Amino acid sequence: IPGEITVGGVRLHNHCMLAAGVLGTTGASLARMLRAGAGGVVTKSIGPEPKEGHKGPCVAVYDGAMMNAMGLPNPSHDFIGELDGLTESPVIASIFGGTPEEFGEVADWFAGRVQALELNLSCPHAEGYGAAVGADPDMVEQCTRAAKHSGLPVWVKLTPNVTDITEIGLAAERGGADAIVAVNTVKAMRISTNFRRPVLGNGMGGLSGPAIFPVAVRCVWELYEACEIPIIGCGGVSSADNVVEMMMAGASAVEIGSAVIEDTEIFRQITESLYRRDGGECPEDIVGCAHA
Ligand code: RRO
Repeated sequence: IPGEITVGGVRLHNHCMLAAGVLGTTGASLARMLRAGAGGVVTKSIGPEPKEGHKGPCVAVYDGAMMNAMGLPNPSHDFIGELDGLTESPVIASIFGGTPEEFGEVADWFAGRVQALELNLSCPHAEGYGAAVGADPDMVEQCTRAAKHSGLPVWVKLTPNVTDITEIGLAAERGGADAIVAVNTVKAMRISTNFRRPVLGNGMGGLSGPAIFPVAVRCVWELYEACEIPIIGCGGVSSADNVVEMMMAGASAVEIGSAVIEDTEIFRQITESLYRRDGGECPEDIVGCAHA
């Protein structure tokens, strides 16, 4: 497959990466996604302390959407061992914390072990973590700067659950971010009419899948207008045409999450059709082309 590209300081095999959270919990599953044709892979978010996650049900699947409230389950520092043998591969570590100091501490664990960090400032339902950080421009700037001390390229993943996403993107840029990833899941909730209770154990959740694709396209569009650093599109991407659309909105690359759960062959399918498109036109030519 053609298409080796460099985005946000990372050499990728192609434009389509595995998004954070999905199948990123073990070294074996990350390696499997690379073998399945992912251009790069992002880990499940790792934080400063081990975390069990929320009680179930943690996931609900709907037509065109998926809702989750995993609750940031992660083994913290013990995860590092999963990366043995992957240090030369395009692996990006997703990390979270509640303060710039915590982001700095976790960032340093990954120096020399991954190609970049993706700061998760954006989990929609994590008490004390993420949501508060990702809606506050000063915190975003400070957390980005703290993570940059690791020496690794830093990507900052934003939440769509804010009034003005460009204000947050610009704060990440000021903090020295190498790329922006847009977006994490959309705040959501469903209630079981049979049980008269929320469907998810945690009550609230985050929505992903094709239903949020238009939300993600708009966020990428607005960030492309406001920011200088590359944008990586994420949210509901499930076809080669979605990838092209996201790139026309301004994305230099994309991440795919929910659609990988449906079909782990999606990377090969999408990249093969992407690079065949228009008789092999280089996809870079289309980044932002929908802007006047
Ligand atoms: O673990 C989760 O519940 C979770 C995280 Br950390 C996130 O960033 N986004 C999401 O939808 N779920």
